[in-house]
Amino acid sequence: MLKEAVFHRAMSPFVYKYDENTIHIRLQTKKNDVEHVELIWGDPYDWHTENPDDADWNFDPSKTNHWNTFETPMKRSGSDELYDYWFIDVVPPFRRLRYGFRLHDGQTTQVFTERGWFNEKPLDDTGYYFCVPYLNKIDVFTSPAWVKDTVWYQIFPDRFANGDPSNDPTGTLPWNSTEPTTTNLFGGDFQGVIDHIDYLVELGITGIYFCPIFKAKSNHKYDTIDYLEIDPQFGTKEKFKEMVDLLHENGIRIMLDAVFNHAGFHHEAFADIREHGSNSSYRDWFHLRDFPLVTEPMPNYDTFAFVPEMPKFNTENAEVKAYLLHVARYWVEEFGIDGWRLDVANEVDHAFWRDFRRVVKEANPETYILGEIWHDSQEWLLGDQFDAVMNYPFTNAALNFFALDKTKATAYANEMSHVLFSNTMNVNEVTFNLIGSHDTPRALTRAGHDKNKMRLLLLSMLTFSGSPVIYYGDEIGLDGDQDPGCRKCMPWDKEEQDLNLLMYTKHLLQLRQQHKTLANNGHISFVHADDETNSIVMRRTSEDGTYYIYFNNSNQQVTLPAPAAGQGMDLFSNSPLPSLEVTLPPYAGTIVQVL
Ligand code: ARE
Ligand code: CA
Repeated sequence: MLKEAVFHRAMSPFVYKYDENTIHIRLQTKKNDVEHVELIWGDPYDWHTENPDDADWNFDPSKTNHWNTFETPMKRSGSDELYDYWFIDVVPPFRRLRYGFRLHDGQTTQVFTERGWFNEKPLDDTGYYFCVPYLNKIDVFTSPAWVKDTVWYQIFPDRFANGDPSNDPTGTLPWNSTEPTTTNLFGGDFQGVIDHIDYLVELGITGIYFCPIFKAKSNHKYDTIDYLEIDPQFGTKEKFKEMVDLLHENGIRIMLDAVFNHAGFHHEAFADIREHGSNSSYRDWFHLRDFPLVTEPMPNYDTFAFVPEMPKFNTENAEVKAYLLHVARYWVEEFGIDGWRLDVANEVDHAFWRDFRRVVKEANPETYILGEIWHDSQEWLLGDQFDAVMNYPFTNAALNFFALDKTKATAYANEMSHVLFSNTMNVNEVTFNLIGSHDTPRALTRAGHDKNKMRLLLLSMLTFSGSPVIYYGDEIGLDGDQDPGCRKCMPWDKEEQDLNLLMYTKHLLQLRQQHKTLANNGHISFVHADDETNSIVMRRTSEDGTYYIYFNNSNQQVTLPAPAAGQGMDLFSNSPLPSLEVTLPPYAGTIVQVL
């Protein structure tokens, strides 16, 4: 047994409160090293009882020197390249828990506790064990239930549809007349979204994430001038309200982009400093190093990246905080938005986000709070800050396998397992899965314009745990390279849309809607991953059913065993499997429901 590889600490995501009764525990061991693991557990004050259902609890250690424990097998619930992950959910009768692990590797048996390794389980002192002192309900990670069933659609507002030429700013180009650049404008607006609500409803999405819509200078609007005004190129506040209400009537939620890490160069607070220098009453609103402010050769103030147009807010300043929290509350209370996506979330202080959560959830507890973080995000996902993050680790794993051929099947299964074990199950149920965004090349472009690979990417995302997002146009085969290329105008002429891909996407969304196990509540495991044939079978199972998702990521036809035990239904052809095998053409996949 390689003890050095065994890892557990009494902290998330290795132990966490899943709901008000249940504690989830995970243990990491070297891959293929440990054969089975039992959780040794008990109530810290139980010095007597033999059975957890037994009412005869004895709180007095002086009457016995024997702390009473139970032993329950853990499940090997997944593996990545180097580790196996063991899992168990425990419902401690009195919401308190002491626990340790008994590991067997075929030759030896060892007990692992907070104090280290033992040949036998320590009996006399609960102080040896890992500890969940009490399961306080208020500490349970909670996120809005509606998110679990939501499929998002991301809209870059200038490029979805131009429904009202009268608000087009000077210089607006005819729709789709040329490639996007870092500065050009195409006149997209709220009326354009209203005009296409039917399209969105038919597609089957149930939430829209809008990139910034507040008054700003650039075409992407990440350089805010006024957080309390809509940019006139998108419409008025009345038009915005009309759109929000119509979307809600059609079962579509709306999430806005909160760009709170930095203001825009022309924001009144920053403009005042540029004018009055150190005499400005806003001088503590930003991280300034010197006066007067200069932008060349480098800005002498902190910015987003090195972009002078984006001066970084000092969110520790009480006035700044009050101002931005007012903004956060305003759009929730006055316009009924359902979510905030937090731009550059990891560069803003944690205290700010804790207060942000309090304010936003007070305004509406059902608001979804989504951080933009591309890296390990544990620090923000403990329940006191965000509900979820943009799941770029998922994106990388999916693209590396299906689009870029950088990895093989087993590496894909390993990476996806790693993604799942990096976060708690609470987070995995609402995390924001994407295969591309306004910040990356489009998925189709990454896939070398191969529509079959694009289908496999969609299949992997739309059958995974979380709240997936379709970047506008991906469903009809829009392509485009790194920003600004990935921000093309949505083509509305049917001749320019890939209607087969659109049909495929709709079909997947319907299946996800009809079979809840495919959405968020199905446990995921990889039951097959073979590098030779580059094929994968992912199993999803819940009390509502068991499903097998098949992927053939090779240029050869592949035949794989059908799910053992019982009849299978191929959900794509909507017919029972003809044999005990599933045959997939090159670069294809399917979903089989166990009947
Ligand atoms: C503009 C040009 C770009 C050019 C850039 C250089 O368009 O072509 O490369 O300037 O300065 C917004 C606009 C962008 C604009 C940018 C600056 O949308 O078009 O770029 O402003 O004016 C990191 C951050 C992450 C951030 C990305 C872009 O962690 O927060 O970089 N994303 C948000 C938004 C953007 C937005 C801004 C931030 C600024 O989503 O749209 O840009 O408000 C790795 C790292 C990540 C890194 C990621 C991407 O994986 O780990 O940390 O994200 O790469 O670079
Ligand atoms: Ca317009």
